[in-house]
Amino acid sequence: MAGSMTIWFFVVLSISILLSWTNPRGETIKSFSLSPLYSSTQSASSSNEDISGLRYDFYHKTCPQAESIVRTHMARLYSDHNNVSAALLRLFFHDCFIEGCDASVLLDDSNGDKNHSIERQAIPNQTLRGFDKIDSIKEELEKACPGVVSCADIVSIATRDGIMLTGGPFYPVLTGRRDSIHSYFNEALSAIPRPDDNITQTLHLFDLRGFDERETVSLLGAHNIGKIGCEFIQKRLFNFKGTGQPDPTIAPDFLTEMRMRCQDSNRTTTRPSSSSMASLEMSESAVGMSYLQALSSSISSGAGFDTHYYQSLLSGRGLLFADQQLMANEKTARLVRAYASDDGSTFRMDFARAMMKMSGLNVLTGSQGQVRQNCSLPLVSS
Ligand code: HEM
Ligand SMILES: *[C@@H]1O[C@H](CO)[C@@H](O)[C@H](O)[C@H]1NC(C)=O
Ligand SMILES: *[C@@H]1O[C@H](CO)[C@@H](O)[C@H](O)[C@H]1NC(C)=O
Ligand SMILES: *[C@@H]1O[C@H](CO)[C@@H](O)[C@H](O)[C@H]1NC(C)=O
Ligand SMILES: *[C@@H]1O[C@H](CO)[C@@H](O)[C@H](O)[C@H]1NC(C)=O
Ligand SMILES: *[C@@H]1O[C@H](CO)[C@@H](O)[C@H](O)[C@H]1NC(C)=O
Ligand SMILES: CC(=O)N[C@H]1CO[C@H](CO)[C@@H](O)[C@@H]1O
Repeated sequence: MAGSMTIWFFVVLSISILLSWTNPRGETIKSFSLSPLYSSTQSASSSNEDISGLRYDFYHKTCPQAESIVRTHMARLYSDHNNVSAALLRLFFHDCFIEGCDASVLLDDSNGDKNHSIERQAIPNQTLRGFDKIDSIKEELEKACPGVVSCADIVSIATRDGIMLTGGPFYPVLTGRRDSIHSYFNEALSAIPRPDDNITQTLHLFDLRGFDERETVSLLGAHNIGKIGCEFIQKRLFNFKGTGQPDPTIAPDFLTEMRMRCQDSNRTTTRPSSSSMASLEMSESAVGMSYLQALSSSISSGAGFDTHYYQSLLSGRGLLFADQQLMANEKTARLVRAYASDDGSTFRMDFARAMMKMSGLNVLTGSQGQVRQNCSLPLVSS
């Protein structure tokens, strides 16, 4: 027991050192308070595993360079197109929300498990991007350590590294996830919150995954970066809930702006095409892609993970109905105001902690699942 505590202390210490060493913004490690998340798990195991069976630096013997390969590769991808960070962050969210962080979202329909049909095609997932980026990281890892590093770990680590690259907070990602054999179409349909969901429904779906209001509000801060297809806000702009009118909660000047942006998507397109995609991202040169500010006339601060998402909500400038709904509930509105009112450190801390939590959702470990060789295909052929 004493031994395991010593090991644990060392792990926390090394995570701390890593944090202070890697974090460009120099956020203090102490305020991360890792202990509440993990201390209760000490007794569950004799090593540095957390309760889900993940470990710190799982690959240190089998593929010591694994995490640095991901980091280097992500830096390269990001310098080509900084939108990679947003794409992977959304991919990560969808993967973890559907049956846990098991890379099930990556499975292709061209092979494997026909019966389960495919998450990748499921309704909320259709506009997911970045599969090819995960594939390219995997390819490099397969060269270095064949069959060792799971696709699920790649998604979690690459997402964290992508967040860092946009100036977001660092958080430690434990490893040892295994990949699912199946994809989960039906779960995908019901588990992922929809852009038109009200706050009750959104909170409910996050609660089903163990996230409270505060964690939910901080996670939605992921919408600080990235872009959004006009089809997701079309109804709000022109025909809200069948009224033939726009959503009355949209600030009028913002409505005009958004309608201008989304004009040519008034066609009946079901799939986003490049022409119907209102790119809400900043110019490629901006650090991060602060989509809400891109819509407003203000100049972006250039920081991806600042508080502009929450500030936008305060002034009725949320893009999705689900975003703006954070102001429709007393508790979540209070959290939005709190995040918007300081220098961003509260949000960054909460976001980092909630992301750590999400990266451990229902993971497969030990002998569960498998380690795919190709992230699009299960190992066993059907
Ligand atoms: C109520 C919950 C949520 C809803 C309804 C929602 C919905 C959406 C929608 C409709 C888009 C636009 C997709 C497109 O145009 O292709 C989007 C983008 C995005 N979402 Fe969410 N989302 C939610 C929560 C989250 C969470 C929890 C995260 C991550 C922790 C996240 C990360 C992202 C990112 C990074 C993008 C930009 C993707 C890109 O630019 O490629 N979202 N979301
Ligand atoms: C598909 O799955 C169901 C139940 O999970 C099973 O009964 C059925 O036989 C499967 N069909 C095929 C074609 O494998
Ligand atoms: C990122 O941007 C580039 C060029 O701006 C575009 O070709 C690519 O499709 C985008 N990728 C993603 C994942 O959105
Ligand atoms: C929110 O949405 C849920 C499910 O779509 C619905 O049952 C509920 O009545 C809605 N609540 C409010 C307050 O609109
Ligand atoms: C969008 O299309 C509908 C039907 O085709 C039309 O009635 C409406 O005026 C159009 N709206 C805009 C803003 O072009
Ligand atoms: C992985 O599988 C996909 C889908 O079958 C295929 O297109 C791709 O070429 C494969 N990648 C590698 C590196 O084998
Ligand atoms: C938002 C979106 O893209 N929805 C589509 C998801 O996929 C289904 C069919 O697979 C389409 O019917 C939806 O329009």
